[in-house]
Amino acid sequence: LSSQRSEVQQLNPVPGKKIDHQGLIINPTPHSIDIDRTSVYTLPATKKINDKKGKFAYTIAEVVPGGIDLSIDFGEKQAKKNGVELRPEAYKLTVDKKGVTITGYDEAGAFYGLQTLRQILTSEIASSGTIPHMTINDWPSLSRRGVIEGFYGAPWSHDVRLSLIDYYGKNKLNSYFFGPKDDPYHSTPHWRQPYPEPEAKKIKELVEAANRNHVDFIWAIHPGGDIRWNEADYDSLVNKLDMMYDLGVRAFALFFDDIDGEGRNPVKQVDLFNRLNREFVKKKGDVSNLVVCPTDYSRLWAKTDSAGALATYGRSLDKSIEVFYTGDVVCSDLTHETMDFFNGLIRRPGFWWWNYPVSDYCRNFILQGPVYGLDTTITEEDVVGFGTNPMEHGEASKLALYGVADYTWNTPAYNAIDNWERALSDLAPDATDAYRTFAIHSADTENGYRRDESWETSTFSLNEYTPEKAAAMLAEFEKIEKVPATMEAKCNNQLLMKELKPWLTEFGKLGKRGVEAIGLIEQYRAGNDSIFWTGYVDALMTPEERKAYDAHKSGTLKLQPFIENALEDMVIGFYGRVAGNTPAIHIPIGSYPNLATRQSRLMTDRDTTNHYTSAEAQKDGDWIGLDLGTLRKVNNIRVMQGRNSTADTDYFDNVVLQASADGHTWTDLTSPLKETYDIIWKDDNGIDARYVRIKRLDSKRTSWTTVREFFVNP
Ligand code: 14T
Repeated sequence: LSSQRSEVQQLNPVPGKKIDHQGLIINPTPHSIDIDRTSVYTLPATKKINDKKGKFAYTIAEVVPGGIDLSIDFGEKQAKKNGVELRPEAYKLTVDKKGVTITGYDEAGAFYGLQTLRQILTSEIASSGTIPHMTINDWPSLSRRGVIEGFYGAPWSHDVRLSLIDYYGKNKLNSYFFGPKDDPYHSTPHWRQPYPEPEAKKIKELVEAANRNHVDFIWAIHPGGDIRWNEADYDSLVNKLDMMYDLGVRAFALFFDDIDGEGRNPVKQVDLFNRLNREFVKKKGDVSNLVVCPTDYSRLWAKTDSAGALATYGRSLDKSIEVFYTGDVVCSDLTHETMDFFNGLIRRPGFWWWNYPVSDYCRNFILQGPVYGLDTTITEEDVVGFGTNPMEHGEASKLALYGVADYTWNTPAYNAIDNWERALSDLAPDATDAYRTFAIHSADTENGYRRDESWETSTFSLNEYTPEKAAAMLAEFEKIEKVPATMEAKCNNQLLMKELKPWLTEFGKLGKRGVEAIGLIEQYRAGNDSIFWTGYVDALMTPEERKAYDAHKSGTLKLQPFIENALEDMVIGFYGRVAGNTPAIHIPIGSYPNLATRQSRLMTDRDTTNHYTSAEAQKDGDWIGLDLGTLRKVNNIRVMQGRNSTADTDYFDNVVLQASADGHTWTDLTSPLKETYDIIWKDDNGIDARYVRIKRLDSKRTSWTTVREFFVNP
């Protein structure tokens, strides 16, 4: 029976592997490090600082807690003299017998040299008060690297924002776009109005924190929901930007994503951007280039003809204005092909908007997996900048930001797994193992930007049981059970703990369920039917337990399906053993791998308000069906497709209902059905079948497909 289940899903594995860094961990990874481990510089008891331009007192106090001989300077002349890479933000750091010397190409470069020094001093390599002689030469691959607070949901708190801005500085990220969708003064309804005094004061503080960290604070406005293309609204917009300017903002962005109506007009958008550029940006003189997000920010709905929005931008938008793009879909991988398509239309390199680790479309997940899906041969010829859109959980997003910082600073050297391993110890130095166990099982989204998860875990189905496999799963579940308590005791980042807590709680319960499931498997295999039955009834999740898990999910790719499939296979076997026949079962099968997950059960749960979704594009020959476990007389089938109303496109629009006794030869029960959401088939004589399915015939449709309910002999 188990062999009929759809196979466990295989997602693209995460590239890279863990590296031994020999006691020196620097993020982002420097372009060149030359260490001479045979000679060391001994840190002195006192601080001797030669801060030639007098710019770094504050940062040095933060970065260097004890004694040091440090000389720091910057400028093109100094850079040329000292062999620094001649480009913005570059620096060179040397440690020799005289101490530490940092030379920046510019002030930002010298600041980054100090950030590298901080990490040298806190690395194992310096733990005994000496540092080996070394030379680091370093510069960024991409010149604009940053974060877009651009998600739906609770905007970050002031404390989290401040903590994040420091984190950007430490990891050499230099741009922070402020555009939380649910900030009423960023978007409709209040974009025309000033921030109330307390909010304005906080923005000022954020700008100052950003300046200290060499981060550009870019304030974004999202006026498209109700903008009127007239002078009054132009004035409202300029007014608002002026008010933000007065709070210290020197960089602006305009977002026209996710809107309906007049605001979508690309000709009006371009006119507005060009006029603002002339009359506001250029006139002020100290404001950075505008960055804009078009309504057609994804290839999914972007028009490619010459009258389309992107071609209009390409022809008419001032060349100094930069344009956001999220790729082939809303949450996409970054590849050359993806950018070539967009850049050709807008006639300049686009600004990459990466919709990861944003979780506003799957709020019951917290995404703690590695940063991958980004081509490591991307350069500034492909993208003018890189912004990542994080989760509303700002602290928990740092794991991903650590990766984005590394990828954008040193693109060719990026190693996703190694970066993730380092990020875990950076964020939870005293609870790294526990955090890792949580994170490795908290990566996938189930119904969105799919991420590999639990890649070190080998699950098994009941008929593949071996004592070794069971012992390995037991050990993993036991480890999982202990994670919440360990994190509570040893992770002293309170802001992070607050965000993780509800997920940690559910994760611990998942571990407990897993331990119990393995115990049950042993009882079941030993033929202890009454012990098995009691334990099985106990192991079933109550509706309350199910609800709590659904609200804060982990382990959806492998762990939870392992438990549920094992329970289901055992109870079927158990019924067969005690009753002498196979019970009526309905196991989802078909051409979509995620039919193997709990998600697919939404089509057999007798609840028409929820649905199973393929979470991938449909194509000819795709099918969705049920395995009834054994040959049965089938005389009544009902399949309700689609997510909700008739406006929905997520269903097979040309489909046939079929039945089969052996899973190979299929009999059509209907003729091809066009545009039929609700398929009802009845036949008093019935047909003997073990399998039933709907199969898609030829169609142009490429949307996802969904089934709300699949009944057999209801
Ligand atoms: F501006 C864009 F580039 C963008 O990505 N806009 C939103 C963004 O605020 C959100 O966080 C992100 C992830 O959900 O996707 C965009 O929002 C959407 C996209 C959709 F396709 C909201 C609903 C959608 F159907």
